[in-house]
Amino acid sequence: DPHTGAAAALAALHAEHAPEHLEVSAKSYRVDPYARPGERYATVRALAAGGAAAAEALLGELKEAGLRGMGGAGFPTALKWRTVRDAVGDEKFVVCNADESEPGTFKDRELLASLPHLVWEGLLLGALVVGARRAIVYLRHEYELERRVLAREQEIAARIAGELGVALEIFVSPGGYIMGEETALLEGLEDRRGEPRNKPPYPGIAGLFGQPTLINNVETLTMATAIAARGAAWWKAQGLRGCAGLKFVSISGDVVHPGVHELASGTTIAELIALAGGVPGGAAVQAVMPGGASTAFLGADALGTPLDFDHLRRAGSSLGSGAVIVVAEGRDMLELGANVTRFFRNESCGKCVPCRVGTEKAVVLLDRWLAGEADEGTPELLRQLDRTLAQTSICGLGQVALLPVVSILDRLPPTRPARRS
Ligand code: L3W
Ligand code: SF4
Repeated sequence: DPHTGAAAALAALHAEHAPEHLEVSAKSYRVDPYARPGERYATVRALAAGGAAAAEALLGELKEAGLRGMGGAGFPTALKWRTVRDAVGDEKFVVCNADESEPGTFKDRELLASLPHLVWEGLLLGALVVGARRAIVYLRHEYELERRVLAREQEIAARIAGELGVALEIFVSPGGYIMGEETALLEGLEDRRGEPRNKPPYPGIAGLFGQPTLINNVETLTMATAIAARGAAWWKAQGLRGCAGLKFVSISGDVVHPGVHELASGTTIAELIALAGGVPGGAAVQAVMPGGASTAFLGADALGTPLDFDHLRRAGSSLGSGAVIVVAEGRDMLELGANVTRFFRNESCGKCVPCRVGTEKAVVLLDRWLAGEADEGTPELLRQLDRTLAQTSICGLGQVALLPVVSILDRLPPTRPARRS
């Protein structure tokens, strides 16, 4: 069986190359609706047979499920699919954004490696609903092992895709964090320098080669497949504490076992930390970033917060790209904030001035502060820079670059005084 073969080959590849903590095992996941490989792609066949009525029914299920984008922004999936379905173009495209690069985020890697059939299936569902004839997985260039698994599964998916007139491709990203921003990604696909475009127009209206393009994160497509197979009611019932659905979350930082977990939405941060073996040496948690490096730090008082979009927003942060980073007591929060800011400074594409200059300015201020050379105005200057970048940067990188460091100023004030020593 080619599917079983893929799993075995992957296990062998990982045994040979992958770091131990990222080793992929033949786990079974709740999200996978299929008991046997032969059942896969059933939702695509049903959708193709059901025509427009089936497409409308699937959009209704996605809306009823309340599925939201899992790449960071949480945009309603049904609304995005509807936008592209209704958009007028010479042709349409669907793209799976698999350029996972947010620090702390490696849940899509696990999905690509372990459930590639659900990713292709979701992409094919999207193609049928919006009327696209080209479906592309845009893959992070470091994910070579996953590319091989995905390519093997592509051979299987292509049989049904071919019957439906949809061409499947894997495009390996040229590299760089910003290439995962959806419009920089489009520039890359068009063989141009990877800089974000101004939005609107959103890709759903004018995307690849100016045509309506559906772009979804790996996990969003995986979940769309599960909802197509089992329905919105099943999906919603998977959550806890009034939250709907399942969520893949990567956990890293100060935990005994960093890794990826398939959680019921609504699992608390503290419960996830316990699943990851707790903090080494039983140290107390000082802070967490609940959604990767683009999200605000929360203090230990927020450990009881359920992991879902609304609870984390109310707590003052975000589910982001599903990446909990744990910080134990004793770590220097200012150094951590400076580290995150340096990352965004380094990854800024430089297209717009506020982000290009503002991130560098913030790094200079933070480095001076770390060296004991800051004055009392430094925190306020950082806050002003954050407001400026949030309001004037053209893409998410610049808009959130200083959010983590400002959240430290607000919630975990550095012990170092911000004044000239
Ligand atoms: C049609 C409208 N479509 C918005 C679409 C838009 C996009 C999605 C969200 O990501 C996040 C940030 C960080 N008609 C629409 C529409 N759309 N209005 O909805 O759009 P938007 O602009 O809210 O966000 P975004 O720029 O796509 C910003 C996160 O991304 N981030 C990094 C993420 C990294 C990863 C990773 O490595 N896996 O995900 C950096 O900023 O959390 O919230 O598709 O087209 N009226
Ligand atoms: Fe480039 Fe930063 Fe502007 Fe985004 S905000 S386009 S990363 S310079």
